[in-house]
Order: sequence, then C-alpha cells, then structure tokens
Amino acid sequence: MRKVLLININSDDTRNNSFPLGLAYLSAALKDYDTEIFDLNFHSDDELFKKVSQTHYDVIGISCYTGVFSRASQLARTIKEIDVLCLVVIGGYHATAEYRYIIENHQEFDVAIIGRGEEPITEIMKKVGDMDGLSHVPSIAYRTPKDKVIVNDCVQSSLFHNIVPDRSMEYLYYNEEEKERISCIATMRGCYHRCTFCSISKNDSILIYDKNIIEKDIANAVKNNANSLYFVNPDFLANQSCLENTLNVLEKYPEIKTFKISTRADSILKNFNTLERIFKRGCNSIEVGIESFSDSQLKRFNKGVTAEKNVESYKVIMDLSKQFKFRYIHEIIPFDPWVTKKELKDTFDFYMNNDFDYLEIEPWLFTRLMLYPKTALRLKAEKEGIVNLGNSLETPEWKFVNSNVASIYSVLIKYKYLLLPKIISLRREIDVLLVNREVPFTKKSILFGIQDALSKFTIGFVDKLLLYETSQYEELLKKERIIIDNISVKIRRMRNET
Ligand code: B12
Repeated sequence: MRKVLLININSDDTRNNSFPLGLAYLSAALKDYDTEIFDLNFHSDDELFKKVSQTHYDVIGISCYTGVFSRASQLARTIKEIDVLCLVVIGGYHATAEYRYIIENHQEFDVAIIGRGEEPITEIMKKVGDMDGLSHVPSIAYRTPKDKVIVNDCVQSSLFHNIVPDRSMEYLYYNEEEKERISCIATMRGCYHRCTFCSISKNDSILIYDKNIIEKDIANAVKNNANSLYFVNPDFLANQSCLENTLNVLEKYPEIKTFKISTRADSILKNFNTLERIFKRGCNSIEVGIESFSDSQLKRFNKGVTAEKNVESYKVIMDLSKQFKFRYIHEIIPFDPWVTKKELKDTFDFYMNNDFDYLEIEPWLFTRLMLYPKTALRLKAEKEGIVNLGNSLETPEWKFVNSNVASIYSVLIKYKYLLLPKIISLRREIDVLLVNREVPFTKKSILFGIQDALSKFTIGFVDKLLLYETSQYEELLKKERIIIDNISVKIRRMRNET
C-alpha cells in the first residue's frame, strides 16, 4: 500500500489547541492509503528524520503558514537528502500564495498545493512514480524532470464535500489542566470578503457543509470526548442557513457545553436576533475582526464596514454581556504602513471613551500589520518600495509612510519593553494582596483604585502620545516611568505592612 506522511510544524502560539484540522481532512480523504500525521508539536526533528530513514514514504506532505516557511524548507531539504525518491509536497496558506516562487526556487519541494488539498493529494497518490501524470492533477504547481515549472488550473470539484475530518488523534491536543476539551471544527470554508490584509485566498471558494456532515463531525468530536468547540470559520455568522444548521445540531449535543466563534461587526448586526440563542447555547468567546474605528483605515482594509457599524456592534455585544458570561475579543490593527495620527486617534479614542475590558485590548494596541504574501496591501507596499524583502519570502519588514506615526510607534515599543513588564508584575502583586485576608478593607479600596488605573495605563499612554509633540515623547516616557516607580514603592510598602 502506498504510504504518505503528513507533517504539522510546531507552533509557539500560546493558544493551546493546535489540532491540525487541515491535515485531518487530508487524512480522511486519503483513507485508501497508509496515511500518518506527524506533528512536530509532539516530536523532535530527529525523530522525524529517523522515521524517514527507516521507512520509504511515497509522498511526504508539509503544511506551512508563512511564518514557518524557512523551517518547512529546512525540513524538506533534509528529507530529500535522506530519501531522494520520495515526493515532497507543500500545502497550506503559504503555498497557496507563493506556489510559483516555491517551485521555481526551492528544489526541495516537488509539488505545491494551491488552496484545499483533499483532491490534489489523492490524485497525486494515484500518480506516484509518474511525473507526467501530474499534468492532470488540479490546483498544483510542480517541476517537470526537465525543470519546467507547470501550474495547473485551480478546480474545486465537489468530490470531497462529504468527508468529515479524521479526529482519531484529536484527544492528544486536549489540555489536561483545562476543563475545556476543545475540538477545532469548520462548518464552512472560505470567506465572502476580500479584506486587503487577509491571507485567506480567493482560491478558497465558499463551501458550506451539509447539515448531515456537520452532525457527523460534531458526533465524532463528542465521541472523542470533546466538551467544547472552536469554530475556525472566518465568520461564524456569515451564512444564515449554515448558522441555523449548526445551532440545530448543537442543540442535539448537550455534551458540548461551550464554543468559541469569530465574526465581524456587520454580521453581528445582521444576526441580532440569533445572538441571544448563540450565547444561551454556550458561546463563551466571541472574536470580532474590528480592525479600526477610522473610516479611512477601514476603507484601506476594504473591510466593508464603517466605524459607526463597529461601534453599533460593540453596543449590541456589551448589552448581551449583561445577560451572559463570555470573552469579547476585539481584534484591531492600529499600525499599518499608511496609518495617520488622525486615524490612530479615531481608534484609540473609542477605547478612551467607552467602557472596555482594557486588559483584553492591551496586547492589540501594539499590533503592526503583517504583510502576508499576495495580499493587496503587500502588493501596494512592494510597489511603493516601503518593504524590505531581503532574501526571505516571509512577512517583510516595512516602514511607516508618516514620520510622526513612526515616532509614536517607536516610543510605544520602548514602553512595551521598558514599562509594560513592570506594570504586569504590579498587577499580579495587587491581585495577590486583594485576596489576602490580612489586608484591611481601607487598603483594599486603595488597591482597587490602583488596579483600575493600571488597567487603563497603556491606553492612557497611547492617548497622551497622540496629544503630545514628537519632541516631548522621551520626556513623557520618563514621567510615566516615575509614576510606575511610585506605585511600585506604595505596593511594596503595603506588602511589607501585612
Ligand atoms: C485554527 C487556526 C490556527 C490554530 C492552528 C491550528 C492548526 N495547527 O492548523 C492556531 C490557534 C494554533 C493558529 C496559530 C497561528 N496562526 Co492561525 N489560523 C487558524 C484559522 C482560524 C483556521 C485554520 C484552519 O483550521 N482552517 C481550516 C482547515 C480545514 O483548512 P487549512 O488549514 O487551510 O487546510 C487546507 C489547505 O490549506 C490545504 N493544506 C494545508 N496544509 C496542507 C499540507 C499538504 C501536504 C496539502 C496537500 C494540503 C494542505 O489542505 C487543507 C484541507 O483542505 C485561520 C484563519 C481561517 N479562518 O482560515 C488562521 C490563519 C491560518 N492563521 C494565521 C496565522 C498568521 C497564525 C499565527 C502565526 C498567529 C497569528 N498571528 O494568528 C499562528 C502560527 C501557527 C503556526 N503553526 O506557526 C494566518 C495565516 C497567514 C499566513 N499566510 O501564514 C491565518 C490565515 C489567519 C489570517 N487571516 O491571517 N492558527
């Protein structure tokens, strides 16, 4: 039986569930072959190389995001050194964008998959040993024995619309210490929108899974002991009938206690009437791609929503948070190469003027746009010569067009490394004192005040940066440092007194 090994590259991402759902779909599609998933989250590179030395695999597939491309390339090179006869295939978001470059410049990869891999990989398995046969495989780029680069048409047939992912290994990804055993699931693939920064390719056409398939998949997750679901759909609320089907299925499976979703402001407003049902059913985390509260920046991002709609969606969610308990994650991208001081002010003013969980938003305040390959903003930046491509294909360094913004960002980063760690440790110390019974109530009320001030400290600092002149930034940073040092002394004193 032909053998195929699918490799998942380890991630240093802090989110604990990294079940490779894409590879699980491939594994299900490859049921007629001897298929194995090798996850470098659990094994070392040496274990991988030992395995490849001991066994000949007809095909070795590597799944790769942009940020791990050099690692994928190194792995592929060693694999090729060990077993020159095995066909090395690369798939995933990076290959989907850069298939031509990869095949033209990286001899260690024989084939790159464009978009979904179920059909191409099964067709490749049928053609093992017959390079000419690859000319009939849809959605791939490859090199002929005479070093010619061929890119086949992208065709997404419905052949694999009825398969459910192979979840047999998913239990390995449950975090023993957590109450939630989270299963990654997709009820829909592709995205209706064309945001200029997003990596989800237009080659990934929309696929709405049938209700029976959703049910089969959730039943499998439950069989594997999952009690929580993480819907990886780019927008859980994007398609009404898919949403309705998913909720109907979820209602049949009380074993699933909680679930996490991602969505957009306009979808929240369109699905106003369904939201209560979603939270009632157990949605305990909603991630909203807000990106900005500036109309001009939203336009540059081609978000298809206005700042006003973003604010409206915030109000809807805040209202629901009075009734239900869930995490509300606002994803924002304040810093892109073209952002102006006015645009930043529009976004940060929102947080200054509205009640918000400031600790939730804090990490996002530093976000600098990643220019993923083939995205419209990456192409714009390349055209304007503001990126440093170097010799790497990964997300490049870029320069701010506006020099005032460049100064704001630079002092903000100094703040992040000089002051923020101190603030975070003070917050921890305060938390400890607040639960200490020996600390008298009078002191605790002072501590609550400091806790509140510290939670807003970063957004307050950003707000000041936008008011001050560039020449005053270093002075401002110094003043903030003195404030934090004083708080630190106060807290130390309180700790010593108890
Ligand atoms: C779930 C998820 C995660 C999980 C990862 C789970 C996992 N191991 O797959 C976690 C939370 C760990 C994660 C982390 C990160 N993620 Co993430 N993540 C997603 C998300 C939400 C869904 C991915 C998914 O499951 N899709 C559904 C499955 C079924 O499809 P698929 O993975 O694409 O696989 C299909 C094809 O790509 C192809 N394929 C894939 N691999 C292979 C391999 C072979 C051999 C073949 C033949 C085919 C093939 O066939 C598969 C089946 O059709 C997407 C956004 C989105 N909604 O799509 C972002 C996304 C993939 N993540 C992204 C990024 C940037 C990251 C991070 C760097 C952190 C960050 N800034 O968000 C880290 C890095 C992870 C790493 N490995 O180093 C970007 C990738 C952009 C890019 N060009 O690289 C995306 C697109 C988000 C975005 N819009 O920017 N992520």
